[in-house]
Amino acid sequence: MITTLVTGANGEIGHSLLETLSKQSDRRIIALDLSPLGHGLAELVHRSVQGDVSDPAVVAELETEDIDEIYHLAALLSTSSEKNPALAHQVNVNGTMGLLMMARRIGTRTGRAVKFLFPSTIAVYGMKSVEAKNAAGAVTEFEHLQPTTMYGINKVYCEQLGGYMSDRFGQLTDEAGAKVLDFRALRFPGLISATTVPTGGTSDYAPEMIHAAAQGKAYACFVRPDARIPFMAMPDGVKALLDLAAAPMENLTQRVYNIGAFAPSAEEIAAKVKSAFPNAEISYAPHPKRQAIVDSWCADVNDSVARRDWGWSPDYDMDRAFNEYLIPTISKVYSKA
Ligand code: AKB
Repeated sequence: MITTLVTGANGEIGHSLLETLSKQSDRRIIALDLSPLGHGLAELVHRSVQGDVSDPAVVAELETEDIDEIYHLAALLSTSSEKNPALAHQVNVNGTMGLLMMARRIGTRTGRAVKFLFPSTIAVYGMKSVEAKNAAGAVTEFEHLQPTTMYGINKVYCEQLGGYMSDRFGQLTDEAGAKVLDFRALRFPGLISATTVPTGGTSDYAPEMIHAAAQGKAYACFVRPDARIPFMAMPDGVKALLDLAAAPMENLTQRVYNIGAFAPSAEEIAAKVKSAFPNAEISYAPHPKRQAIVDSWCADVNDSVARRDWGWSPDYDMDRAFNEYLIPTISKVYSKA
């Protein structure tokens, strides 16, 4: 039996991850979220803890469990973090540090390395100008790491922190020489789910546009038509987390991996939405701060190392994401409403 902790369980990735993990009979899932688990999620988990991931009392409660794997999804996203940088630091950085320390103590107690899966983001990139962004194209893990947002800074620091903690405590500490912490991170592009709508992110324009059209609502997109960043269908995001978690440690040549699927402009997304929903009303009202954030993120990612090390390959390119996942599922969701 694998005891798995999912933080931020009520969030977008949390929803889909819980649905997938709960189908595996050898899993005992513990869910943590600030709010009570949403409709249909509570019955998927063995135990649900309500609280703040950065609260030491919550961590102490979780620590009583012999956890094998942690999917640490709890975070304030980019737009929310710009509005409240101190809270972002508390949750995104202090929350992560507290959990890494907890994982180390659990690993030392049980004698088994705790796997720590960390969703990082394309927000770690900081392109200096739109011209530089377009010229750079698909960036590797080690280029352009000068984030301009609190969220990007928090995430790039926690990538380093997780690596440091794994190297320092994961390989060396325990007296028998056992590994106690195994940190692995994915840099997610904007994720698009057919069943949930994100809040507080800056890649939100894509899912908002699609969900608005499916409900027959007009949508004013907060970035320019030419704004381009990578995106991914949610099932591929969950698949990537599970595949990276399952990869043999000896195959991994780095702790942090880019993953990509498709990289459309806002205008290309709008064209797809209009072909599925011909009456969709989409206009553009760029918001200066949110536009600047998107302009600072890369246009695409180079994910060749993930492909080589652990066989990453998305199931959904843009056509398949729209035709076989987003449009049919979203249409069903709103026809029931
Ligand atoms: C955000 O927009 O903040 C997130 C992300 C790209 O990490 N969706």
